[in-house]
Amino acid sequence: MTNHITLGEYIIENQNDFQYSSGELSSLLSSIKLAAKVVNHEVNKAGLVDILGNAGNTNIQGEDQQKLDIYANNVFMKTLIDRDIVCGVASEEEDDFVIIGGKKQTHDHKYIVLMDPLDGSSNIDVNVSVGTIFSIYRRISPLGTPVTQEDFLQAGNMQVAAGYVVYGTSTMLVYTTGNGVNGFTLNPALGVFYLSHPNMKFPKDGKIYSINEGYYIHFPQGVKDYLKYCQEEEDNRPYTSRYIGSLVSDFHRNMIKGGIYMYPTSSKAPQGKLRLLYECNPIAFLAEQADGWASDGYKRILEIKPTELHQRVPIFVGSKNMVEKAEEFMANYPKDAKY
Ligand code: P6P
Repeated sequence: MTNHITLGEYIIENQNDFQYSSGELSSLLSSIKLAAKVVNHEVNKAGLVDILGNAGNTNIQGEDQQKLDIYANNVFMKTLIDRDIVCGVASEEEDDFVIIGGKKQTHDHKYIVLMDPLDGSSNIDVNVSVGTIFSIYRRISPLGTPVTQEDFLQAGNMQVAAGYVVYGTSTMLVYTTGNGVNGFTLNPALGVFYLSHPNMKFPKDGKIYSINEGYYIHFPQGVKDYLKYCQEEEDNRPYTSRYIGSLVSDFHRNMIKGGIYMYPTSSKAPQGKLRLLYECNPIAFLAEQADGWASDGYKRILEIKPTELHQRVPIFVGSKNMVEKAEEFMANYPKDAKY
């Protein structure tokens, strides 16, 4: 592994690929790298210390906040603030966006970060992999002024970088700055991420579908039709159902092996469950950069204009041919069809 380039070297070597390269984005990515290592250390020993289970309160989503959720949020927030690089942060665990004026309170940094600090946290107590998801934009409000909500409500196609950390059998950081997707594996003995998965690409086709079929009777008819298509004995079907309950893990596996992840609307979740800004947009940016596709069943995720910080959207993401086939079934019914 030591003859592989490290994440730190890769960030520096490729910062000139990025049209706005000023070193600030490199420094921002390095701070995310540092926070990921700190969270990884805690996640890996979660079973040994009293950090499992609920923290006794809930986040704005009304979901029980697991102690590691709060811990991960605090680590990423503190690292981003201490490194004095960003002008604002939005997080699944924060009710509103956080204005960061910088050490001199001059509000003169140009990047904002949106994140789900620990996605899939319901898996923590049962030792199933979880992940961090992050999304980076340039602010659109004037430098020298506090960030505004508009800075955070940019469409996903304005992202300058996005990525995730998957705390699994090994810990990986996978990210894009718009020039493809690269995966880095942590050597825990050295505390160094090494380039292990260069130029990651979704296979155009796959045989894995990921969805919570427990909600089947609540799905739109187009989803039900697509699931039956996946299960038919024909061509290279039936496909295999694989659903971990952790978006980052399902997405990561499908990007390597080929597959589709779906979290559609349902009569139980009329807007879907996943959040547009810090789950669907970064995942969609990565998917497209890896020659995959991501839509809400009808429209490209990256073109959705956000209206609120924690809004939810349905998502179909993965191998391009599989997502397009699912969209064909969805197109048979109007988006607002009652079901
Ligand atoms: P359900 C985790 O809470 C998450 O946001 C994703 O990581 C995961 O794919 C999904 O929700 C699981 O949701 O409703 O199937 O338990």
